[in-house]
Amino acid sequence: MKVDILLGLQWGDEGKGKIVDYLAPKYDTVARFQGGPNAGHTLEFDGIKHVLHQIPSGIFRENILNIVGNGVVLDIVIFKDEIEKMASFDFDVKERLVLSKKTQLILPTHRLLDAAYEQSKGDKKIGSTLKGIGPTYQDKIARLGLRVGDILAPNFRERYDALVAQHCRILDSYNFEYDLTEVNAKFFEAVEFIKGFCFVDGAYFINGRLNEGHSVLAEGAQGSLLDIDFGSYPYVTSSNTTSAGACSGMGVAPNKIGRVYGIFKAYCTRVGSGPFPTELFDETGKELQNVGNEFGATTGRERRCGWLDLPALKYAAMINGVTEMFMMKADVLDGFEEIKVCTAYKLADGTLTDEMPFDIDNEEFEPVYETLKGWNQTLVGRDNYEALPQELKDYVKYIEDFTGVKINIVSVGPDRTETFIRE
Ligand code: 2SA
Ligand code: MG
Repeated sequence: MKVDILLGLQWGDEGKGKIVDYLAPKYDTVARFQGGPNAGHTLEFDGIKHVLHQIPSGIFRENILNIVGNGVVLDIVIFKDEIEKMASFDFDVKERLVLSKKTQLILPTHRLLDAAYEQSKGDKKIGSTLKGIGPTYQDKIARLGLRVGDILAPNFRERYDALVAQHCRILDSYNFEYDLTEVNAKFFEAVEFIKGFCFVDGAYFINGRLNEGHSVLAEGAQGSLLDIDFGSYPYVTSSNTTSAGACSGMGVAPNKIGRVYGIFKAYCTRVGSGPFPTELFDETGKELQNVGNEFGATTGRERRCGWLDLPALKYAAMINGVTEMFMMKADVLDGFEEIKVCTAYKLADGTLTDEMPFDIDNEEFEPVYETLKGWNQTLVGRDNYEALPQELKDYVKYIEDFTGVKINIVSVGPDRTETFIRE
């Protein structure tokens, strides 16, 4: 069996949670491979919204085993909270979830460092979610980090204290004020709590499951344009959010990867700072924000909105090896007579390119738009793809032609029934 990957092709918040929920029943294993509590995957069923930050989205389905892979950075205090929120469900989370021993731990001081670094950047700040993501990956790469499996070592407390002492020296150098009494106590409560979970060697575990004929869905978080290598650096997150990250973040070889599902919204959004070529600062941008309810699942922040950026989408499809795309939130465009799409960038010397510039923050260029006819009518009540307006089908075809990738699903609302599959 192979691992299929589902990931976002834009700046996050593409609606991955809804699609994982739709795809999950076809798999018996769901894995997270990167990121941490900076993710917020919203699942909606039985009229209730559930936001998952670190737990893989297969958790609400019987017969699905969920795994947190080694590429993840795990905040065990938030993890404990998330699990406790599930107490009202009558299933045992521990039976459906395993943790890789090699998953890096986010310490309370990583969160403080995140805040100290952001503060020091002034108007160049990344707009981090302040969950300690960057500093935890920094310690991983610096070979200082603590991992889930270390919790079981007799000298864990000593190692924890040594790393925290080092963090405190950095915090002091930033004149950052903090008090660790409460956060340390909470952290060690969570340490005891997490000992009740099953720790595995993730690579043996996943490869073993594949060999036994189990199917695995790898669930990406954030989006391709936030990838540490390929995103709009330095305004990115600190992990590989692209499909290569699934290999290193779980311990599976590239030849074990099957399909790569790329999720994108019919328009673009971005939360936090950083370049966003098609961003709209006018009423149209506000309309997209309001109709699309574009406010962050993790931090509640307003999302910046703009038209679909096709060069960026094509780039994301290329680096991920996307085999099929799913277009989300098409209904947000219902009220527009005309819809614009960016098809190229015009550089300072007047040349047109459909490649992403090296430094999209500082290089001078502007998006070039094509105007398409909107469908300008509600999609409520349509129950299959064929029943959708021709202008929407033309929009889909236009994107397919530009990117060279087929769009297999068009979603027109949050409900499971508003998901149209194209034959
Ligand atoms: P960090 O905290 O170090 O990862 O922040 C670095 C930048 O990355 C942005 N960022 C995000 N942008 C959009 N969505 C994010 N998470 C989604 C959510 C989850 C998803 O709904 O909250 O869709 O998977 C996310 N996480 C990080 C952040 O704004 C900084 O610009
Ligand atoms: Mg989200």
